[in-house]
Amino acid sequence: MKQFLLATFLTFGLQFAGAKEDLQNISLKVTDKGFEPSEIKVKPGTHVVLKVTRITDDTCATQIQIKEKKIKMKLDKDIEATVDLGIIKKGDIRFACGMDMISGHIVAE
Ligand SMILES: [Cu+2]
Repeated sequence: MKQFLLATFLTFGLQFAGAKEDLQNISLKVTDKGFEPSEIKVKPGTHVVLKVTRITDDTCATQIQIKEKKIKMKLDKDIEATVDLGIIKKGDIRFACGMDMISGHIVAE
């Protein structure tokens, strides 16, 4: 019983510590080459916020969508859009233009 209680406290304590999350703002640009950078590496458990600026009209990426997170946002030219992805679990998250052609991904490993 004592051990059970200790384990419970430990779990609680860890979750509490986890509330102090790692927040990472990542700048992304949409250029005539697509998303730059197109590959982003983060540590699993990181709270990722993308700051996306489209700097060209010569692109079809006037929107960004992240299907996995059910996010779709308009990208106005030269205006930074904030895309909050929340906590990223281990794995790969794809982001793409509104038509799912131009894309990039976030790798958490
Ligand atoms: Cu497109």
